[in-house]
Amino acid sequence: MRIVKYVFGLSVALMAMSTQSCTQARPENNNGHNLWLGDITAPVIATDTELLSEYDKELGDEGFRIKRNDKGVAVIYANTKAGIMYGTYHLKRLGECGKPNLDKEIVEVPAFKYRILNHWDNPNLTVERGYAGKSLWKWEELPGKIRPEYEEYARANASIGINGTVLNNVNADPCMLTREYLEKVKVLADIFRPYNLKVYLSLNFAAPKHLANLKTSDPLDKDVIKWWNDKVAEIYSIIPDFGGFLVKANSEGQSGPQDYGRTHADGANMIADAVKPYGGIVMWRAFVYAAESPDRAKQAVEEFKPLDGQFRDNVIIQIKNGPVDFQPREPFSPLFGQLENTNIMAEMQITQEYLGHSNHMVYLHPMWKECLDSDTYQKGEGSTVAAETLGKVHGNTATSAIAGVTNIGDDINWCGHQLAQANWYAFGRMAWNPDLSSEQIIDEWLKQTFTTNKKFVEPVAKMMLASREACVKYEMPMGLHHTFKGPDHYGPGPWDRSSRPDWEPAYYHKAAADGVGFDRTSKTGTDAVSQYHEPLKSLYDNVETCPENLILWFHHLPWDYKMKDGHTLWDELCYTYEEGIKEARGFIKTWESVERFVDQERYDQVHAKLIRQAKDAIWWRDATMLYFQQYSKMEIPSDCTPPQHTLDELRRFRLGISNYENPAIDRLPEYTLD
Ligand code: GCW
Repeated sequence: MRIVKYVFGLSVALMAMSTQSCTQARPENNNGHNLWLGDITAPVIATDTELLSEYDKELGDEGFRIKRNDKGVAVIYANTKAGIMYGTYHLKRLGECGKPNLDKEIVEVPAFKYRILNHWDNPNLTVERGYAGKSLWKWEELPGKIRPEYEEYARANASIGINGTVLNNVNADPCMLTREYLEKVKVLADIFRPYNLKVYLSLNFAAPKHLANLKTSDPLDKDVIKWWNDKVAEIYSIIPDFGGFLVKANSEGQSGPQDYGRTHADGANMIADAVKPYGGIVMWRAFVYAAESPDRAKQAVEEFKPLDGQFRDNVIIQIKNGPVDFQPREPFSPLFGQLENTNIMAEMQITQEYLGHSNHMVYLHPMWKECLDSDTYQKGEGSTVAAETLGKVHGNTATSAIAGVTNIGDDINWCGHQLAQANWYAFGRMAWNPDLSSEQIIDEWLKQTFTTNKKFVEPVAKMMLASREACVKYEMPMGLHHTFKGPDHYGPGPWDRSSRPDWEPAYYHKAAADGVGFDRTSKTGTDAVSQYHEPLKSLYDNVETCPENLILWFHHLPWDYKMKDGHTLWDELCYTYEEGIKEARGFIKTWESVERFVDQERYDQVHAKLIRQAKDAIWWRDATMLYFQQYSKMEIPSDCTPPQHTLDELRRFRLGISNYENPAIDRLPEYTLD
């Protein structure tokens, strides 16, 4: 095995050289496989480290301290090997991002205890909502054949502090718990262990029925309980440091305790009791909703609030950032502020299910941070989602956790889009330190992944920082949500029909002659606003104070409603889409302006995708506004980009497209960017 010794100072010099060479010749082609690591095939070992003889409480099991010893040498101190490893990567990062000041002691301790990736990977190698090729885990080859990517993956995660990974889809195939698969999982767990990366599995709640032919999977049935206890014992005999389970129950057709008249707490606690003796945890998802409900956004609170206090202390309720489903902008899920005696964690989506898949450049950290920084006001000001999930509001810090649904596949560049690697990176850095700014994270990532040259870093950082808001503008301006084409969620389909009303865009946009938007107000709507604490409840409830970037999330407004800038709602929608289109076009120009700093291979790939993104932005606007026009009977302002297709063309167009994994790109509508 090749090892890169990390001597601080040397790498700074190397960086400077590579920056210089950029000004002279174009960098060599790069397929992006090395991510932000320079060389992903080699572990990085620091030369000056010291394991502490006495446990340093401030550092805990994963933190580290970097300070100069009496000879002036910067030394990494930690209680554990994991701490030393994280310190080494930290020092490497500091070296590569600029000249760090090591005269002041550095102390770093991760904020969240569990920093976990969720793979939605299936045993047949497809990845639900994955846009970077097939699954990284080649189950049919395991346990015999080991691919180098397994260790590279672990190394990449270690470098950003991720310490857990759920290997399989929450829509879980029961086969993952068979002995045959557990032997395969063991191989991965063994490879990941030196990188402090624990393995977890999603379980299928009906596994006792499927795998053992039991008549029931009722969580209170003694045979079922025994089956789980035995299964868990088997797992730990194979993988002694197995992390635990992630569970999607009674959601979108998945089995769960409610199939047997039991509650989510009954189900979660049965599994929690089984893993408890081994130190395992259960991440139980709050993503539940029934087709009959008038407002999907309210259901997580309705379901879980009554169960507050009933879950074991090794259960964590895993809550999506927003109350509906990973839209480009949602208000934070009110459930974050509604439980007092239950562990909770946030689930962010790194893969861009609703944000243009791996075709669109969207830097997601600003979106996640918006959620973490949101104040729930549960215990007065400062009860932010970050504080809630860190356990600081109710004093349950022992199980703080955060999860990200990955964007990783077997694509050579891991994420499908070269710039989408930034989202994997950002998730890890955020889980380590939620206070880091989007600016700092993107600056670090660009410097390590491309070059430290300011002429590249500054414009590209600016472009990436603007990208999430641009995506909101061209996909869901002003809180308009779920207008996505199903089932691939790539592109607009405001007219789409489905087998369930709550899977149809019209359920959310409610466009009609009288206006558009979902009325969630207390007087005339579903009263979802009441799931928020004051002052938010009133703020959202009152159309005058509701932030305009969420106004159609909470209000149904007439087409000629006067916005704060004097435009009618209709015009404002048109102009917001237009801004999104303009910004997406601007990204192409920005990228072209930095061409000389980027190798041809990555340059061309990103360039082609930015063009697709800008065309898609027009497609989005065309489809949505032409569809709405049937109701508003208003004109698209003449200073907006003219539509390139008629509504009929676009409606016909959706036929035949797509599955869950990939849209049929070759069948997207033709658009031109003059
Ligand atoms: O966002 C929706 C997706 C499903 C996904 C589900 C979930 C894994 O469309 O593909 O299933 O959420 O989060 O469980």
